[in-house]
Amino acid sequence: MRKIVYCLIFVVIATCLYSNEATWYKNKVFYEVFVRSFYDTDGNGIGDFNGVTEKLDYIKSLGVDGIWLMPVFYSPSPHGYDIIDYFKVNPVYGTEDDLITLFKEAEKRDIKIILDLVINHTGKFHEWFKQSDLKVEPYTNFYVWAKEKPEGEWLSWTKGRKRDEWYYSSFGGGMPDLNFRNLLVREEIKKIAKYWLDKGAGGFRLDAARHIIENGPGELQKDTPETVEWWTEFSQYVKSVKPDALLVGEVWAGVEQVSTYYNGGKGLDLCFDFEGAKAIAKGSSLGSMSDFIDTVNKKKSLHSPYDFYAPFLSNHDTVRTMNIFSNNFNKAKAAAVLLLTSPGTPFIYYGEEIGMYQTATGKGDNGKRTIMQWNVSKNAGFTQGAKLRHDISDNKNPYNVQFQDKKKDSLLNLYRKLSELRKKYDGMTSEIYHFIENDAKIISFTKGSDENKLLILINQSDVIKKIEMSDYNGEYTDILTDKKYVIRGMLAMKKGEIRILSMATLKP
Ligand SMILES: [Ca+2]
Ligand SMILES: [Ca+2]
Repeated sequence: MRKIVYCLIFVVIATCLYSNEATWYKNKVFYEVFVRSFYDTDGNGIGDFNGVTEKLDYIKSLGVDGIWLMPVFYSPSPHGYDIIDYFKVNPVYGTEDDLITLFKEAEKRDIKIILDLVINHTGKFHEWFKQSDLKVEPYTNFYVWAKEKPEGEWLSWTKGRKRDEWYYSSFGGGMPDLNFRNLLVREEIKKIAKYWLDKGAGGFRLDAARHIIENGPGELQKDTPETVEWWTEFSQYVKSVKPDALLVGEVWAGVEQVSTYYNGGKGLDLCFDFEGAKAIAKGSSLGSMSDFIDTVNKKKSLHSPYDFYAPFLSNHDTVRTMNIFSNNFNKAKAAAVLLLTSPGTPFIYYGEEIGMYQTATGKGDNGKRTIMQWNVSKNAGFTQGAKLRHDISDNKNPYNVQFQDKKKDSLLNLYRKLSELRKKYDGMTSEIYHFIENDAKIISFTKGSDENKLLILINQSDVIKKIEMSDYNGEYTDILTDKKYVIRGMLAMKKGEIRILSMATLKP
């Protein structure tokens, strides 16, 4: 009997340890890095792996526990989403050893690195596509070919170069879609995942995850049951190689569609919350919280857990938030609060923490991916070289790390503080929201249960506001400043003021 009890205790402990490890990413903060634009160590004007390694202490200072590196595999384009060899790193970023050094140095700081896995399509110069175009086996059916150009509302079909047929290419002719109905393709993709997991990657961000297997034109090109099934199969495989690997999907859609990728816990670990991103931007820009409240309520009503949706403000494909906020730092601060009081795993896009914005000189996507602004010097401290081979935005004060680092009330230091508070107060990451009806220009809500409740108040207007708070009479500590506050009926808040009031006790 005693043996059985010991065994049971062992199983319970082992299960707890295992499940904690497998879900290590819950409530952690991630940082999205474009290697090309982050920091250049060899003076050739292009950011590199060693640059990210050199800046790991900075990244850690943001309270970050994980980094998503945008594509680092061999590709001819600046963005890297048209890969021609999945087993080679992009030589402009350094060597594979440099990347492994980055993994190891990150690990020393308790930071895991996930890689961008772009597998809906390859670049058209990938050897598989060249062979497929020539109908060389086993590559003939590695891509989605049709003898006649299919009719209907398709994203895009392109004529083969040598092959007198059409190939499907969701993102244009330069990026042909792989054929995931072909089991050989699935096996090749699994090999790629295993290769990088074995080298030290902590998981993957899955590009264009809703586009994998299409069943026809129009809406049948996205979110098909076969696509969800593929990701479930892939997830099971990845966990068999590395149980704690993280898979986060880019499903650029509303939360209803996104939720299907959870698939009862067998699918992906996380998916980015595009709907939430828009709602946060609207809430912090206009002070109008209705969309945010809607999306919170929707997430609670769906079958996937609330923290399945990874919150973020912007990424390399969307307009930088500071452009939406017309360079108003109070709005950027409100957005930071809404982001970092979200349950689950928030992602910060590099530069967002200093309010980097796009200028008219940065054209199209490059404008969203300009170099990181480390200081006010020429080339923003990004490179010691003379030549800058990427766009630069405006790095004048306060739009750089050096300036904001020293300023106590900077956006950068607010990001740091909020990340730190996430680790101390359960209310910060709680899924229990209660929105307080108030002036439209006041963002006001509580988070958490009675033992760890936080009261969050932001004055989004350009004037002092007095708000009726008699339902919340009491003594509080503002965990942002450690100042004590007493609420008795009316509460006055300065323009742009943020308070996170707590009656909670610290986490042990
Ligand atoms: Ca370089
Ligand atoms: Ca596809």
